[in-house]
Amino acid sequence: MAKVVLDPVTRIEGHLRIETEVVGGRVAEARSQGEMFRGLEALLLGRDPLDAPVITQRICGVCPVSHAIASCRGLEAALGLSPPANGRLLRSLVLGANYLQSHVLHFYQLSALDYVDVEAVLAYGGRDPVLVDLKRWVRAEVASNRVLPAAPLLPRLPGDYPADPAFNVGAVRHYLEALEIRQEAHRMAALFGGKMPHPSSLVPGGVTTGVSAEAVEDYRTRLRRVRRFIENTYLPDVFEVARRFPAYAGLGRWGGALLSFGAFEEGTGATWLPGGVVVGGRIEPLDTGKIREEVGTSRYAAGPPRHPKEGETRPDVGRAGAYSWLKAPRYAGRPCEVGPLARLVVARAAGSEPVRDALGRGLAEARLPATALDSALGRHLARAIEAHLVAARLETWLGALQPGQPSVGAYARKATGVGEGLAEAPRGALGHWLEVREGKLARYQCVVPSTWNFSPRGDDGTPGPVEKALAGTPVHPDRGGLEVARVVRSFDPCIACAVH
Ligand code: NFE
Ligand code: MG
Repeated sequence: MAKVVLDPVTRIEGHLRIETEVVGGRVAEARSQGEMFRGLEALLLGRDPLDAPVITQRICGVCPVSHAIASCRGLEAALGLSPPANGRLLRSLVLGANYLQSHVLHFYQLSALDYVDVEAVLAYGGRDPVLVDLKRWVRAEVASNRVLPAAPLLPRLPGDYPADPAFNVGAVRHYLEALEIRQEAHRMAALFGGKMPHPSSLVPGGVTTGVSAEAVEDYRTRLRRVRRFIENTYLPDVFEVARRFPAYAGLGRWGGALLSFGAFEEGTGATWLPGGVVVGGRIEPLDTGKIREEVGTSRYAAGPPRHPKEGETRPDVGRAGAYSWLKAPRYAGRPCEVGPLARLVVARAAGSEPVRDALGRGLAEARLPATALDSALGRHLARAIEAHLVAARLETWLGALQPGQPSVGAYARKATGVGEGLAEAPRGALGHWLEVREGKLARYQCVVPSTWNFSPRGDDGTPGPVEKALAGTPVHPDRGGLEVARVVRSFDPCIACAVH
């Protein structure tokens, strides 16, 4: 038995350590460890409720919109507020733009170097000034033994990446173009969010920027460019990676429950993608009363599983048997995978025909069987398909805005109240649970997408989704855990969020 440890896992957000026991060349057991305490839940206590959307956005610079929306919804429930149709639509427009930048970021900036040989640009003989510049950079990195993917991925072995220069150089070009596309998506979000990241216009009761014809047209123009990139570049690149790495359709299988809270409020308040829980291929209606967080292997003061409305955050650094700063969220006692794959599979199980058709078409283009959705490649594919669906839907929400109508209601202070704020962040189901007493926040608990996916073992020893999905992954003795990293990254970890 050998231990293979990735610490830190690079090209993700936050600090993640993955420890595996390898038997016979394959992962027998894995432990997912969040390596940092942040304490934002504790920091909120005693503050004015209006501070919550501002402060919780600072949990993350990648998905601040989702934290703002979850926080605002929690406060709306506690204070008895309800945003007008424009406010709901504007939130979905800001959130949708944030999804597009986040999904593009994940595939190109964070994951592509798992599948693309960036050193191929060294053989590039053309005059493209960007690639000539990049060549100089890669040469310096190679000379200093700090090849872009960073230490845990060295050394590279022949055969790890396709030897096709057109594929590799093309992908590097797309990596650079993706940076501009993300900038466009950020601008879209800022048009109604006020700024990005950490929008200033998302408040309990709606969105303060309002609806102007100029902003709508500006958003639409930028969206067109982002949509073209998703259709002509992102989706085809994901299909290409799937065709070139078919082994990853059989790796990273979770096989457990999939959870979605339902994504993107439309004008009426109903969500565009329906929520629910899929267990063994069958959908169950969502009941958030079944959520508990366990701390048996987490670095928090011992206690029973608690619903987040009664949860607490009391760190205990040296607790025996604890190995992560993530709590272990469970739904009806089960660990759950969340994220684009879960959202689409739940929506398909709930009867969404557009989602069913998009998944079918995507699998066919990637030449994958339906069973391959639950795999490392399936997650990349679901993320790209979701970006494509969201980009199209944003046009509908733009068209549904009502110029001249309000986008925010009056704020009303209340001395007491409890609230549950649900959202779907790019990485999955996000909930904020809060309580207001004597006009101040008396409780605040976040249960965050990467906390679900990167959960440590629960009180009964059941591994979390990533821990389980890693079992069986081959580990070549000289690859430094490349296969493990590919499976881990398919979940799009944000450990900054997960520990909050
Ligand atoms: Ni820091 Fe986040 C998203 C949230 S993830 S990225 O998406 O909420 O766990
Ligand atoms: Mg929490």
